[in-house]
Amino acid sequence: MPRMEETCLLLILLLSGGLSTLPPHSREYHFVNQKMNWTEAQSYCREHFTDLVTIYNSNINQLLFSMAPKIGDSAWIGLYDDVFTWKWSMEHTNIYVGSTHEFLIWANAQPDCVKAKEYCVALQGQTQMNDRPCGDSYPFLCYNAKNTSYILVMESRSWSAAQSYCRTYHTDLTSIRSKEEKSNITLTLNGSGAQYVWIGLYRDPWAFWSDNTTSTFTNWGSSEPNNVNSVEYCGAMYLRSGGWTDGICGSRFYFFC
Ligand SMILES: [Ca+2]
Ligand SMILES: [Ca+2]
Repeated sequence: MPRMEETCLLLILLLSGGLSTLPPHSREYHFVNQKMNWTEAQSYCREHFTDLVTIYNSNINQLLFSMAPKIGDSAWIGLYDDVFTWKWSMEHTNIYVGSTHEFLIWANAQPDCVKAKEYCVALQGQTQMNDRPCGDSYPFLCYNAKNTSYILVMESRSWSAAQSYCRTYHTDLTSIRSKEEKSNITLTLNGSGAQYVWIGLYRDPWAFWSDNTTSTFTNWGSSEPNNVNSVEYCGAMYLRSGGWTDGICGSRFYFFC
């Protein structure tokens, strides 16, 4: 069997800070010269190496860029955008918002993260959720924990300005944690006529790497990420420039482990 997977192997030595008696940590990076979809690439990396690559800084990005051929194609990296993992402003904990919560209902074809710009959630038509650009100005719904009340503020603000308002005058932007809470909210909104109303649900853009480590470094190419047709949720490096792009997870690209 030819070793198709491995065209290049480089090492970065990372000195372990302060503990000079320990051997330095080493990281190996591999460019895999086969095309797979993101999930297959992830499995391949986990089987043969450790995982899809996490890029922590520009040095690693430059190293990966230098080891791949300069061709008009892309290579998967470990970054992905999880369109179903959301957080409540009030709790700061990750929740999975799928079909398991019968009181949390997405409007048709939502969440769609149009143009990779929609990371905050508004109620649409009083009952269904839609992810919307956080900078858009809508009325919003505060929750007051002292008297367990829901306050509709018919003043249009961005999501974060609405959050500040609710935290100043009440408790926070509202959560929807039960059927009962959902009913109370629907009653509060009844007759308001507002098309969109902010609630406390939001998520961080492009927050996850395959190996579950975190990195704040990004190297998006110009006008990326752009989530063309609302189907681009996996991260890749464009091999001519080293810049990142969001791609369709089912596309077949080379990849870095
Ligand atoms: Ca949307
Ligand atoms: Ca893209």
